[in-house]
Amino acid sequence: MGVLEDVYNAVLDGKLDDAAANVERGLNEGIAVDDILKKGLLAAMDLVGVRFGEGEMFIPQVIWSAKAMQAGMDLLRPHFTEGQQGKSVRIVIGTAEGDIHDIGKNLVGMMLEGAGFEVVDLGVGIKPEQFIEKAVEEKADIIGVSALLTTTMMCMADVVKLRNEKGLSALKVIIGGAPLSQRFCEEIGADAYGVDAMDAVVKVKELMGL
Ligand code: B1M
Repeated sequence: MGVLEDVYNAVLDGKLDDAAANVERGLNEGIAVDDILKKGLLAAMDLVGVRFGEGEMFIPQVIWSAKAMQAGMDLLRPHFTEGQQGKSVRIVIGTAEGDIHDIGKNLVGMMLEGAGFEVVDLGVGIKPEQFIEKAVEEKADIIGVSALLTTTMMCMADVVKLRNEKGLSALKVIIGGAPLSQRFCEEIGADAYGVDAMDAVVKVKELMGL
C-alpha cells in the first residue's frame, strides 16, 4: 500500500500514531507536502464528513479522525515556510461564536504563517466583539473568521457590522469555511472570502496589496 493511502486510512480510522508515522514516512520518501495534505489528510477528512453526515460515523470517531489529522498537520507545519513577506502583516484569526470546528482555521493559520504573516490565533467560539477588541489590541491589519456551521455564519456579519460601526475601515475582514460562498461574503460586506487555505493566503496578499 502506498504511503498516501496509509495516511488516508490512519485519519479515517482515527489512529493518531499511525497518521503521524505515515506523514513522517511520506516526508522521508520525498512525497510532496501538498500531496500528503490534499490526497492524504484532507481527502480522508472529506470522507469522514460524508460518513458523519450520513450517520455512518459518530462524533467520538470524528473527533479521533480530527485528532489524527491534526497530528499529521503538526508534522507538515515546518514545511509551509516561504517566509517571503516579512512579518509586517498581522492577522487575528478565530472560529466564530458557537462553533468549535478548528481544523480548517488551524490550517489557514498555518499557511498564513508559512507565507510569512504574523498570526494571532484566538481559538474557537469567538464573539464578534472579541474579534474587534483583540484586533485593535494587537494592531492587526486583518481579522479572519472561520465558520463550519450554517448557524454560526451570522457571527461574521456581526464582525463586519461592528467594524463598520467603530469606523475601523482599514481593518479588513476575511471569512472562510465549508458552508460559505463568495456571494455570502458580498452580502455581509466582508472584504474577502477564502475558499481554502491556499486561497486565504492569496486573498490576504491581495488585501494588503502584496
Ligand atoms: Co462537525 N459538522 N459538528 N464536528 N464536522 C460539520 C461541519 C458538518 C457539515 C457535518 C455533516 O453534517 N456532514 C455539520 C454542519 C452542518 C451544517 O451546519 N449545515 C456538522 C455538525 C452538525 C456538527 C455538530 C452540530 C454535531 C452535533 O453535535 N450534533 C457539532 C457542532 C459543535 C459546535 O461547533 N458547536 C460538530 C462537532 C464536530 C466535532 C467536534 C466532532 C469535529 C470537530 C473537531 C475540530 O474541529 N477540532 C467535527 C468535524 C471534524 C466535522 C467535519 C466532519 C469535518 C470538518 C473539517 O475539519 N474539515 C465536517 C464535515 C465537512 O466539513 N465535510 C463537520 C477539514 C478542514 C480542513 O476543512 O474546516 O472546511 P474546513 O476548512 C477549509 C475551508 O473551509 C477553508 O480552508 C480550510 C482548509 O482548506 N477555511 C477557511 C476554513 N476556515 C477558513 C477561514 C478563512 C479562509 C478559509 O479565512 C479566515
